[in-house]
Amino acid sequence: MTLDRIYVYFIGTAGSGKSCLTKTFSEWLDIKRLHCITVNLDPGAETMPYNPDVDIREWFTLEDIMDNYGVGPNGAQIIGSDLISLRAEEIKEEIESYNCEYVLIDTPGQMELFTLRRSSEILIDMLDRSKSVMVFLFDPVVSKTPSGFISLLFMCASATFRLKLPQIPVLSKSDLLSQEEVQKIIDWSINPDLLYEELQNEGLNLELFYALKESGISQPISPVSSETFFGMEDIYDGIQEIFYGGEDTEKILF
Ligand SMILES: Nc1nc2c(ncn2[C@@H]2O[C@H](COP(=O)(O)OP(=O)(O)OP(=O)(O)O)[C@@H](O)[C@H]2O)c(=O)[nH]1
Ligand SMILES: [Mg+2]
Repeated sequence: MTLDRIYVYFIGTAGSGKSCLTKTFSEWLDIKRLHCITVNLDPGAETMPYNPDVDIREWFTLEDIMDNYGVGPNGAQIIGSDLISLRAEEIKEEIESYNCEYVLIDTPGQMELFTLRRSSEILIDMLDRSKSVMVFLFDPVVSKTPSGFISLLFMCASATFRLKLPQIPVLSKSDLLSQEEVQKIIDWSINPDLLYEELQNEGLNLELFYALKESGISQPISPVSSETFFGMEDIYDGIQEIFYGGEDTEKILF
């Protein structure tokens, strides 16, 4: 039986909490009796907080690449992300051997390895672009300052432009922030004028801000925590709204 699967890509800067969120969201879906599998696309992952159902390390690891190509860890990461496209057919077959409604895809540590390389687009197309969404993680420490938050907004925008996927922005590890800090970041995401005021205080170049505001790329951000399960329902609701809420993708994309 072929199921209509939804592919959820977890994307964010190094250490922003992608693997833990993949784990916690999969556990939350399990509790809701929704079938999901987890996919690890990071060939360099050494320890993982969960046991991936499909794991790129079954095909190759960063060590293999360094040995075979005589390159260091950074070169190996780039080769590794390009090799994913060569394995895309096999990855797809293995994913399709599972009966599940949600496929949670944990992407490599440094986000540019996934967002900027052509092989990610190949994989997304091969799996099913029309049923794909990205959860973009905003690191909580970086998001605390206006300049940090706006920098992550641009990174999120660049991932959206590059991958052409609808996005669900989340503030990861929100348990590490005070309620006031969380509320301030939510307010910035809802009302860019508040961010504008604070950026003025930081004496920053506001032309960039205007570009961002005009693009309408900023969306309300949902605080989440993999430690406490806070916000898992918001991720789920975001997915439902994108695929079943009658919104068209173009409207959500831009
Ligand atoms: N307090 C708290 N810590 C978290 C949370 N999520 C992740 N962490 C911690 O943050 C660190 C990084 O988490 P990961 O899930 O490995 O992050 P990642 O984005 O997958 O990291 P890379 O793949 O190495 O880029 C770990 O030490 C986690 O224990 C959270 O919701 N709350
Ligand atoms: Mg990880």
